[in-house]
Amino acid sequence: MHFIDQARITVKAGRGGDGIVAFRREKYVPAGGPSGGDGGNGGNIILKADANLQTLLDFKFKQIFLAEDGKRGGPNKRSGSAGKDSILRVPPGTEVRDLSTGIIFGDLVDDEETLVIAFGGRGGAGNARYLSNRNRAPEKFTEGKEGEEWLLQLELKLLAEVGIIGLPNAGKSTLISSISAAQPKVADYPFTTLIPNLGVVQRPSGDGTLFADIPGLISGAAKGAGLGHDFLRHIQRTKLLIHLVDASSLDPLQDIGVIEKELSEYGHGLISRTRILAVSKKELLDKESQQALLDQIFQQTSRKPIFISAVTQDGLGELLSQVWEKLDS
Ligand SMILES: Nc1nc2c(ncn2[C@@H]2O[C@H](COP(=O)(O)OP(=O)(O)O)[C@@H](O)[C@H]2O)c(=O)[nH]1
Ligand SMILES: [Mg+2]
Repeated sequence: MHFIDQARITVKAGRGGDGIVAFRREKYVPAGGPSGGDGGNGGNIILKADANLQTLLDFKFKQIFLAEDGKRGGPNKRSGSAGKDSILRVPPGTEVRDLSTGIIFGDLVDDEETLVIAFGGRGGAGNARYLSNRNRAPEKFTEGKEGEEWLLQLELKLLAEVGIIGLPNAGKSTLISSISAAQPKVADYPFTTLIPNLGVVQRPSGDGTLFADIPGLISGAAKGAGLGHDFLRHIQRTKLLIHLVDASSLDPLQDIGVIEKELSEYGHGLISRTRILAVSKKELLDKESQQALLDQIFQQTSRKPIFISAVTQDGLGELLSQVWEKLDS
């Protein structure tokens, strides 16, 4: 069971610089030898694995990548300089294929591993190359070649680091859509009726972290009710849980108890997984009711919940900073 992050990008390597036609100018020699230099090669597009990246989020914001063209040749047989390579950083595990044929170009596994994905065009030849006994003053040169251009599909298998749990209607899906910068695809998921909702949330550092909103957690899930057991198995692979409780529920305390009971009955250490308790739909309660609920929750669980609202965005920033802090610690 895995999730797949995908991105489509266009890459175009640099064009080669043209060769030029030039002749040496010497005193008393009307036309010296041919001296046109070659053009420089175009820059390549190179993919490089970077272990600091976890997702393909960067490619949701930018899809076209160019490398620099080679420069034209110069007089005195000076070659034009080569175009700079363009290096695109991808998370380790990224697989690259040509979109039109589906052919896999390669995958980047280890940190710092590189793959040249589009070669720059060769620089053209200057007329100095065409000097021969038969032709002492050639005017021939060649143009630089176009760089390769590809439409690529990048694919990465993802693991959700953060799971959002809570009873149906707690606001899990709404929360994930209001904090996420991109929604990757769910692949190979064995259930047709209920699939987790995924969202890549952008960290202050710029990279993304995958959040999964896990549906189907109901009372009895650990014993196999509904599809809950399978979802609990999935949650097991997350590093951190956000437990959402609906502020407008008739009995938020009981709701908390139901979820905690399932976590503890499932075993596998899930109950002691780092967990942030958050009360959703904050804006539906006035200040006094919020305080009263906070006190009750603290009495029952010894936890101080964060109050959030996906509608007003209130508390979302604080929730996320706690998530980053706990993930990094
Ligand atoms: N008033 C209010 N309603 C919310 C908020 N977040 C979610 N909802 C509503 O609560 C209902 C259930 O939300 P949903 O995200 O589908 O819950 P899920 O079953 O946990 O995924 C929907 O009608 C949402 O519009 C919120 O912050 N404030
Ligand atoms: Mg939902």
